[in-house]
Amino acid sequence: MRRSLPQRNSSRHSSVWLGLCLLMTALCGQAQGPAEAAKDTAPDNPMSGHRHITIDRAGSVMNHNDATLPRDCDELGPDLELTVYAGREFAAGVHGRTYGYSEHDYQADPCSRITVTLINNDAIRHQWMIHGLPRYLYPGGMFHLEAAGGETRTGTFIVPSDDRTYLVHCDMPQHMEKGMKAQLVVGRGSGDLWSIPSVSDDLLHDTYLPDISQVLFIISMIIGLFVTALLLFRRRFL
Ligand SMILES: [Cu+2]
Repeated sequence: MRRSLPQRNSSRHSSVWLGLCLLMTALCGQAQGPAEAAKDTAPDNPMSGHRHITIDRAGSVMNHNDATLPRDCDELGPDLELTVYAGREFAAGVHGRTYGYSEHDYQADPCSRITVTLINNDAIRHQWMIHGLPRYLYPGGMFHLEAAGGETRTGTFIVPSDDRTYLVHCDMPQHMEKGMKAQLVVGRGSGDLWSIPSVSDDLLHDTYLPDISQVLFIISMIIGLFVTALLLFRRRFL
C-alpha cells in the first residue's frame, strides 16, 4: 500500500495538468474569436462592418434607412436630395472659421426621405452627422456620413413627422467649432440653433479689430510724420 501511494499522486498530477491544458486551449480558442471578428470589420474589407455601418478606407455610412418609416409617419413624405460640399473654401474670409459646408441650413417636409451626398473637397476627413433622430430606428439617434479627403459618400434617412430643428455637424476635433455646423429644419422647425453660419449668431463673441484698422494705422503714421517734420522745420527756420 505504501509503495502504491506515489503512483496515485503522479496520476492526480497528470489529471491536473491535463485539465489545465484543456482550459488553456479553450481560452485560446475564445481569444481567437474576437480576432477573427476584427478581421471581418477591418477597413480593407469594403463589405465589412457593423449591422448599421458600411465602412472602408475612403469613408463610412451609418444608419442608412430608405424604407422603414418612423412610428409617427402614416406614409412616406417627399423625397429630398441634398448635395453637400465640405471644405475650407466655404469658410474663407470669415473670422474664427476654418471649415464649412456649401449649405448650412436645410429644409424638409415631415416624414421626408432625405438622401445626402457628401463631397469632400479638402484633403482631410470630414463628416455630415445629424443628431436627435428616434433611437428605436437609428441607433444612437444618429445618421452619419464620413468621407476621406477627396472622397464622396451617399446615404439616406427618413425623418419623423414632428416640427423640429436637428443639429448637423462634423465631429472631427474642432471642425464644428471652426464652422462645420448646420441645421435641418423639418416642418416649421423648433427654432434656429446658435452659431449656424449665415443663419444665427455665435453664443460667445470674439473681439476683432475693424477691417479698416490697417488703413487707419497708416493714415495716423503719415499724419504723425507730417506733424513731426513741420515742427522740426519751424524750429530750424522760423
Ligand atoms: Cu470636418
